[in-house]
Amino acid sequence: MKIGIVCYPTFGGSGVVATELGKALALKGHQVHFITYSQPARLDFFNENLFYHEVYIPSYPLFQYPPYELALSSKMVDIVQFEKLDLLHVHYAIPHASAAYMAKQILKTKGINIPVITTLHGTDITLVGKDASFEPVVTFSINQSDGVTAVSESLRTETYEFFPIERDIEVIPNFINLEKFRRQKKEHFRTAISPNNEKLLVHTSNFRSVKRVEDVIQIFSRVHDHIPSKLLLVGDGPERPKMEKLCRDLGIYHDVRFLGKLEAVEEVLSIADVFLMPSEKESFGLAALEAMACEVPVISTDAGGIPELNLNGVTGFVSAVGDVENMVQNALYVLDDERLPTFKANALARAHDFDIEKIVPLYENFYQKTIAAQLAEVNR
Ligand code: GMT
Repeated sequence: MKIGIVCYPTFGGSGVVATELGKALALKGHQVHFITYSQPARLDFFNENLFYHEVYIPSYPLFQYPPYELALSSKMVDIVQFEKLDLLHVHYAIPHASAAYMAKQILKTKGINIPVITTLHGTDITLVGKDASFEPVVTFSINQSDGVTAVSESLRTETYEFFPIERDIEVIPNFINLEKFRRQKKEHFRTAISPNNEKLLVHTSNFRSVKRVEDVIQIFSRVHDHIPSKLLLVGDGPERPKMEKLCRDLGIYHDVRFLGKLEAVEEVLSIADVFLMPSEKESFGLAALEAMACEVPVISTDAGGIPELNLNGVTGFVSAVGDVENMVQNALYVLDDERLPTFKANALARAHDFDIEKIVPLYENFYQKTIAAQLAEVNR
């Protein structure tokens, strides 16, 4: 198949999933064309089946807000026509699904029927999409997509609850490349961070308020009161300065390392004992899956799709959002030397359920089904 993928090119979860999916499809012989405003962060290797088309937005003094969506639609029209694509797969509803709708309508006037699949990732539904500024367009463009997928049952349910959606939404969960995300031998790194074999807790996120990084620090502070431990924080975002101050105020700053944005997250996860994800909302929790693939049990909330991934009492524990004390007790329970190996093994076993090798065929089948349905409709 010749597939166009539209996504955010940044490190965010939806961009990562879209890019890893495109790479995997290319390795299976499909031709994959990424259409976005800059090179996707994880599009870091050469393959003869991978193409990247940059959306260029001309600047003009009149534009206070450059019309990215229009430039994106025009680029989609151009690439579908020129490369003779079979399908457009857009990740994140805003503004990709509506831009694809516009492209589809333009292509129709040229006698081209391009099926559009929209994958919902989370904040496009649970946070931004619900806002009255976007809701009518989000609802319309989901309903106009030829196929819709969501990354968890919880996101599917929430989409039906909040938007008048008339289409079927297929759940295709996120996935993990177990060759990249695996526990590596990084003992020298561990010794440098925890010279006295302190327990290592890790959190990775974009430091937005929805991630509740303050809870991460409060949980760590109380665990630290009970057992020698260190906290590694990967990522960056608006909450970081406040969090650094909080660590100073709590007197734990010297046992916390703010590592910033790191590409090789798996190296940090390889030395971790527990992963903390106290999010307020999380459609899936890809960062937790990455940790589990590196044999790290997860202490999380029960928000959104997290319990579909982190099995309570098996791969870690889930607690109510904001229940810091419960997460502290769970972390201490898991960190017990007798229990930790079992939780680590369970986390890895669960990660195997989301092996990229198992999930990519679900997308391929969905593509084929959507293309066939579109053909049948055209020929009716
Ligand atoms: O979590 C974020 O803030 C980034 C966001 C995104 O759209 O890039 O992540 C969402 O999509 C990921 C990939 O499907 C999911 O694993 C995350 O759970 C989801 N985030 C939220 O729902 C808050």
